[in-house]
Amino acid sequence: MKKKVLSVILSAAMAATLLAGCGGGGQEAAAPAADASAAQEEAPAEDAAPAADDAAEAPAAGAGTYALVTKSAGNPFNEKVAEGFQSAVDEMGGTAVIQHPESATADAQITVIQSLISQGVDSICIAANDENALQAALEEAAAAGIKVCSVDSTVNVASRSVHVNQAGVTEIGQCLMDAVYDIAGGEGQWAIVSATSQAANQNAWIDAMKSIMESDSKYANLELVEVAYGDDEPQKSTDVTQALLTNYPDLKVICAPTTVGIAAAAKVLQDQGSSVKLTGLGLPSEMAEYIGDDDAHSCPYMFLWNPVDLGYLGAYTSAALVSGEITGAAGDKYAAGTMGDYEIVTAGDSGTEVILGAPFKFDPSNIEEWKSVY
Ligand code: RAM
Repeated sequence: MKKKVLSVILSAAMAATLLAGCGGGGQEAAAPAADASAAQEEAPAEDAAPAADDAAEAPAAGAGTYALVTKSAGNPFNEKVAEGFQSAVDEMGGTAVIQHPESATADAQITVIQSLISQGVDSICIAANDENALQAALEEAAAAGIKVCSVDSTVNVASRSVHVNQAGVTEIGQCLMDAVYDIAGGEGQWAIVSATSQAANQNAWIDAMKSIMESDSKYANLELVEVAYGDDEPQKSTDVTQALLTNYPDLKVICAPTTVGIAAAAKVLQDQGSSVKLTGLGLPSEMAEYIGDDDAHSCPYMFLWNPVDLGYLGAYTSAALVSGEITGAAGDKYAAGTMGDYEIVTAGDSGTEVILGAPFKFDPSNIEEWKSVY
């Protein structure tokens, strides 16, 4: 109930404020599209998929079997995406098959994809652990009549009909680069704690940060000393953060463009009373205790988007592909339930994508209201 009231208040705030870039304070994040916790309780059994022969025939609008494959189990961000996906499928009267692979690897996802092909699901919406390595498995799915889209972390153009993107890649890179610049005071050493070295989304954001840094002399006094990989595992992310502190005594800022990495790094820095500061992409629920402007807190501010809404949009995109309402081509338009109308556009890799919105800044002024939402 509290969550619903907060959603209404925050939605009203959003309506009153124009979405624009990642600037401080002038932008509001979208509240969850649905009470996902209630939907989660009513989740249908995973084995309720139809037989393989049914996959090629479009079901009645919304009534299909829609699969979501996240990067890995045990990541609260992925669970929030799954909540949104489940609630949208429940709303449409369909069946959701939610799969969290055991590890954040392409191999683990290929095993899941093959099982979904055998089950004969109508669609697969996947957050890729590797942009290219899933191509054969996803082409096999497509050949079996299964509609494929990616969400959060893209697969390559040949493997998908459309990518459901949280925000523009350059836009996220710009938010993060400007935060590093600001928190470092315009100069000094900084490092990245990423997810896996193959993660398409993190790699795209890191590439965007690097090209922004190299193309503008404003950033000339910043030195990126290392990109470390915590593999979206809390312990490994902790270990690589500690190694950065040991290896670079002059380090000023760490940027972690992953919710797992930023939470682990925040704890290391704050527990040690380190002067190294942190920014990146984090879940408010996990980061609230680390966000603050003073020496007692490791993270002055960070960014994210609404992962519940991302999953919700992924489900409606899947259903629109399955019903034939869209093919995933640029210019295709469709309605995503309570989130309203969306249009597919050309993506940076020449494939297509639909964009949820702009990244949102979380700082001491708003973290308290958001930490109970996601
Ligand atoms: C982690 C995952 C996910 C990413 C977020 C920001 O949870 O790597 O893919 O979008 O961080």
